[in-house]
Amino acid sequence: MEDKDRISVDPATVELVEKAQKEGIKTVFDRAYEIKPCPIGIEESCCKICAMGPCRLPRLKEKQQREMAGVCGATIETIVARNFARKIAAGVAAHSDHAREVAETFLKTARGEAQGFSIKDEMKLISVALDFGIHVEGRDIKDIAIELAEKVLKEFGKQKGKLTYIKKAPFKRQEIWEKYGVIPRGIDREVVEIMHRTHMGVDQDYKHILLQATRCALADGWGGSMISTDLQDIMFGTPVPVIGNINLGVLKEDEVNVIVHGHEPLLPELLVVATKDPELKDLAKKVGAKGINLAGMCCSANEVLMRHGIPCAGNFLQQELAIITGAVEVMTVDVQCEMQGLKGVAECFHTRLITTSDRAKIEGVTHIEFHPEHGLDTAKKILKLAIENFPNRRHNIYIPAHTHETVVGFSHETINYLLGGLFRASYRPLNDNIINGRIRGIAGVVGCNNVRTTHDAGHLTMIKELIKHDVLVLTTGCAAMACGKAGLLIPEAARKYTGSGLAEVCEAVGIPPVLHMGACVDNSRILIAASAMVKEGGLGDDISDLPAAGAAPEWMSEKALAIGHYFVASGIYTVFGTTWPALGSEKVTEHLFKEYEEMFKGMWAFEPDPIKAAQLMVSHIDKKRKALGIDKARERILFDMDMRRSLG
Ligand code: NFS
Repeated sequence: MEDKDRISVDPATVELVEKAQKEGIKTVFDRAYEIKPCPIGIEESCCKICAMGPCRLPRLKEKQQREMAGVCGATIETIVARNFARKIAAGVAAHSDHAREVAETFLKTARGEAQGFSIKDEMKLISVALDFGIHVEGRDIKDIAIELAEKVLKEFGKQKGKLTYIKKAPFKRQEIWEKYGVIPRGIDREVVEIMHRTHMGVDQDYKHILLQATRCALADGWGGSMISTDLQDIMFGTPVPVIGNINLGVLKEDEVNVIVHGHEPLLPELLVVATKDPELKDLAKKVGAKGINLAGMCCSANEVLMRHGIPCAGNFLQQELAIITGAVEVMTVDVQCEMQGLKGVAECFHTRLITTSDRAKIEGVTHIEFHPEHGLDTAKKILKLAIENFPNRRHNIYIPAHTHETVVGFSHETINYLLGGLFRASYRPLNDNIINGRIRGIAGVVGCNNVRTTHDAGHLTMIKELIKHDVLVLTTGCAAMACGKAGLLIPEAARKYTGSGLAEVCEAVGIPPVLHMGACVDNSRILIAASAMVKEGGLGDDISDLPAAGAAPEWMSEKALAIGHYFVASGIYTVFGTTWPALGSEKVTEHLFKEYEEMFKGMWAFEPDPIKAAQLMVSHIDKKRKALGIDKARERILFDMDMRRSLG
């Protein structure tokens, strides 16, 4: 194993990796050391789509490269673009299948067929129903919900027209999408079309392939992810600021520890309810535990943290480490970001690993399938199993004493309210503070951890650099959890880390300089926030006019690429760290880095150094400030009558 400073900047992570090594338990950190990335695969210059290959086209000098082709004649541009598009299709499929599961549960909830679920946010239900053109006046909430669920489910299989949420984007943005023919028709259709077009011998023009990748990515941001966010808010409540704790230190030695890991917050919501069941509480006492401690992992953690203040045990690279504490009775996993390595680690302890989705099993692992019709019974069954497993602990328990308090739950609706109040809810104060220069701009820093970089370091270094330069940061996913662990999600962080302008605004409003907006599907909240800023006025008439940028400094999953691409296609300058998944072709890279700015006014950039990446984002923000004519700080002036007359 390499030097421990390379592992993580989070002390809890380092301590548990060391424990694992002492005990001879392999984790992702060991496997990454043993397996080096394939040098051709990392450039995406390997084509495996037919059985005449795989064809490897490593990067060569320009002339030689021009002469190289796959067996079928496929050029390096076609191969790289196809790989890029397929990754996006997989990412979009993941988010939108999550959305489908939520929509189906929502329909069952509306019909009264889902045990333990209800409609919690009726105001949001009405507002989303109106977006879908549903008549709401004088109607029963239940009927509105049923009609909404049916309409939402049709978004997946639509063959023609436009996704409904497209019209939530600024008008100018919709015109750009129209011009390039990238408005998604139906979510599933765009995924299928990528798979078809990238089949052997179909679409062989890299720019054309990438346009379909763009249409598909938009079907995630303005489709699947937005549906997940909205329906989850309606069923479980729209997040409002709540205090929670984060990091592996939230596990409790004297309680039954249950970790919910994964992405769909359906079962986790019911586990929250089930932990309050008096019979289960009594049972826990009977086996010698003081109580039941539910904690989250990965994006499911964000969901239950921001809606219920349930503690968050950690982000992606900490999943195996939670088990290595020796204190976890049960870990449930549903879909996405779950390492198969969990099984081997769990076998070294008493921990029961349980798969819960009909779409994801792990060979040899207990499977207790979640179905909304008897969801609460399933949640109770899982908790009972965890309680009965408590006396089976056979290891010395080691829970690192590291946790941090966080304030989370900054949904779009909450930001609107915090800035403008209940009756004047608006983004006006935010826009004004950007115009007067106290806030330089906005950055969305999101995405995964990647074991090829130091855990959490990219997120934290980048975000500290941004807030130091008065850039307000919106964050989700593993990036958000990294911030929580490092103390960036509390209002006090403003005084400690930010420039004077941003600190002043944070103190006046009482918000942290980094706003936790939720899980990965909640990146759709960032799109809505950006659109609201445009609609508020004074910062141009499109998302691309805003002094804003996006980044995923530690990305690794295909979902992250889908998110990055819909950010870009929505007009946002987006920087990725770790690796660039089109390294094999300069032309493809050039197209996404430069020509996309001309076409979509947002473009990709790649910079693995987080400080340099932050500087790129700040200079892009400054470029936009200049274009808006707000590059020189100025205060708002109250015009008197003489000044008004002089305006002519
Ligand atoms: Ni999103 Fe990455 Fe996974 Fe969540 Fe974390 S790894 S793309 S942030 S947990 S989905």
